[in-house]
Amino acid sequence: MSALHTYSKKELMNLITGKLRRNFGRDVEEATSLHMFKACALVLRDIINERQLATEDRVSTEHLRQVHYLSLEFLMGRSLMKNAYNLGLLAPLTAAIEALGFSAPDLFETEPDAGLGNGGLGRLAACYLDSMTTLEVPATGYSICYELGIFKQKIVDGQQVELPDDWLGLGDAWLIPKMDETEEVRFGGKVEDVWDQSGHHVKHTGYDTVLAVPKDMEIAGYATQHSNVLRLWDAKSPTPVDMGLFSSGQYLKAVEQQAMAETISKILYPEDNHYEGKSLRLKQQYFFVSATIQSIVRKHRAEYGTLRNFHQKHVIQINDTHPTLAIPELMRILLDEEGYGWEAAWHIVTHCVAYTNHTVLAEALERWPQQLIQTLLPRIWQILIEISGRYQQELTDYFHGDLSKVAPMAIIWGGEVRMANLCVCACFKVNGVSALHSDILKKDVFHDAYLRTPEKFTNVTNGIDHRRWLSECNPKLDELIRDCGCGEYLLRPDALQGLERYKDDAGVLSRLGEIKAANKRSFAAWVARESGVVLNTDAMFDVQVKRLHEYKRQLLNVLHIISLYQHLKDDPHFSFTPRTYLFGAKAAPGYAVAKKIIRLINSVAELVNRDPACKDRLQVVFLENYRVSLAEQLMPASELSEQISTAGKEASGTGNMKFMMNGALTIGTLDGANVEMHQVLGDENIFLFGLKAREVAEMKQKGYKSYEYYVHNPDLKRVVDQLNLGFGDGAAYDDLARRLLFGDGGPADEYLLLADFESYRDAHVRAGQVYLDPTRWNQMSLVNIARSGIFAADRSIRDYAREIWDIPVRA
Ligand code: 26W
Repeated sequence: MSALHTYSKKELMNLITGKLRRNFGRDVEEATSLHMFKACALVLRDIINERQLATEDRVSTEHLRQVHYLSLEFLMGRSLMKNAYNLGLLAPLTAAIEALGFSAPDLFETEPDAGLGNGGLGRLAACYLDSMTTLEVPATGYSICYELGIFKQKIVDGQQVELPDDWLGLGDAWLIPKMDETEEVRFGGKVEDVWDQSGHHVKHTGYDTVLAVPKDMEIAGYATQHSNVLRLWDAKSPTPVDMGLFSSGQYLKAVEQQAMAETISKILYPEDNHYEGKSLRLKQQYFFVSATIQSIVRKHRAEYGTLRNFHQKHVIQINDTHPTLAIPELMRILLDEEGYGWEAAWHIVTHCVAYTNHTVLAEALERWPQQLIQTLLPRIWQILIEISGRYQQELTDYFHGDLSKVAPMAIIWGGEVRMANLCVCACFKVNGVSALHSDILKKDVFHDAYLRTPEKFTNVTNGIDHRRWLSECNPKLDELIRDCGCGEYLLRPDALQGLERYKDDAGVLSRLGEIKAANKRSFAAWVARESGVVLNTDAMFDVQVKRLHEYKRQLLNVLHIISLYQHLKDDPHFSFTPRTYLFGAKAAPGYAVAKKIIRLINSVAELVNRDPACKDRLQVVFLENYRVSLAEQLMPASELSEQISTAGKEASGTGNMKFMMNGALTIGTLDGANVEMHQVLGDENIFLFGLKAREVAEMKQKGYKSYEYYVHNPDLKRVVDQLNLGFGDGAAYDDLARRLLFGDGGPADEYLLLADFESYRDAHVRAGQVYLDPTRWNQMSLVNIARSGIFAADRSIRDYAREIWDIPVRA
């Protein structure tokens, strides 16, 4: 590969002013920061574009095998600084912006987050795009170009209010429309079998067509000429208005079809880990999957003239079950459009699709009503029946007719289509996202399928883009790492291990402490600017940021804070390490309990923060609108990372890794990737607590009685009673108390908060004690950073490439 061409500050200034003049008709003096942002984005886009064209050429002339990463979510965040960083242009671009009279940090802040995702699954996809590109894997991401991303959260009177996230006005600076690569997607209608001289055909009539227009976002890798694309499909109606209806005077009806078609890409569903069988969601899934598969097939056919070798040239990775319809869609194309027989088509499909599972929560598993698929996707439905029937026969033979095995594995059952079972049936690999999670898939969720085809099942532990989540967002730490001689960690994340040589070096440890303190101050300054809240930077920053879900147990954190508060009130001399508790979390708009917990955090915050007894000792702050760009400021400033889900429930977690890499210590359960963190850290570098996954299962089996913990632990009783009494702001939390003690329709304390309370409190005491000894704390922090290399997404992508994709990567 040729040497990387670079650009000087002067060259970038010329390119930027050129864009301002040509695209916006303005000189620099007249440009607003919005013009300026767009001009910078366009300049970088041109640079990436050159590499993209060269990459496409290389992939096609060398006939390279490619990855297609299908995901309904890509939580990209901002791109200007990231692209500049990856292109090696951050310094000259910053200088150019400043020389043109703008503040570079302010300009980076004007970019809206591309919030095309809910949380973990979507952010993982974004990190993987970066690593796939940096490691020179020929890869394309596919998703929907949602007009509205994840909602913006406001807190009004302590409660979450959702506002639309209209990101495209500025965010589209990165998107390149490719009208000529538009695909047609068909919904509804009916299918008939037709026989003629050439044999059997399927005729689909009376369908509605929706156009899928690609909006490509080009992805620059770090220190490479390689570039990849994230293809976002935008839904458009094939006709602006229905002229027939229009001329017959039915004006509104005439525009209806257009509106219907375009609602498909209107909005990202904000439910995370919770399935709702909404027909618009099914339309989104099929829309994006059909456009994607057609586009891959079209390019393949143009290049090879046949689909015989399709599975040799492509691997289709599906991110959870949301893109599962890729399986019957590829079958449809092979059968109906290419004329393959069932066996030949099935061979191709089952050798190119692989499935990653991201959750074991029963309520998150997709089970589509058969009726919905039947009417919306009649041809796909026929194919599903065929797949399901054949599979069920195989299972019946294999299990000698044992229905207790066959029924749970069936694809169509009880009027529903079970997407996870379809994936397990058709995919050549199924992976979980952490060691524990993959184990649970084998031992529990897909146990019998595992016994039948053990070779399918594997693990790839998640990872994060360490260039974004360490080097770019924490430049001071990055500098320390370089000064310690570990500068090559950007492409060799394991090199972070070299830091461990300094674990007894007082100078390095105190510098690490100073960096954390400085990051805390700059985060506090940002919070003060944004919201007026003044954080106590002398206290330990104890942080829990993630989607709000009962299994993640934000409520356990709050119960513990309430108990600290009660102790402080009882005994002003109560010895305890001052803490600033920071929360950030969006709740799905329809998830009432989650919203109630947000309100509780705000009620407790209100009480604690204005009580003089807590001054300089205890502070609680709910950070509004948690998102990628907020996380980038927060991670470097965090000291204690709360990873406290009920063991067995969190598939992996990736926030846990971001904290660790930025030197925060973890208080956590042995769940998800915390298990692997513990494995590399040992008991002495992490604050573990709580029941293990096996113990949770046993306790549930025996019949867990939360009430007994309440009765036998007076401190805990007092905390729960306080929920009944409230926090002086008129809001009532007896519903949450009832849920913990008696259940509220469901099992009492489903996520075992009361069972883990005491152990959680002990772990906090231990963390507090270590904090009082800065050298010891900094030493643990250094060890955490040094051993975090395995959580780089580069490692994950190398695992995928080797274990699943069979694709070579950059050495
Ligand atoms: C159908 C509704 C729905 C929407 C999103 C169901 C499930 C999801 C996602 C799979 C939920 C999710 O984001 N899971 C998270 O995936 C991360 C990346 O692997 C893991 O780190 C988290 O532990 C897991 O909760």
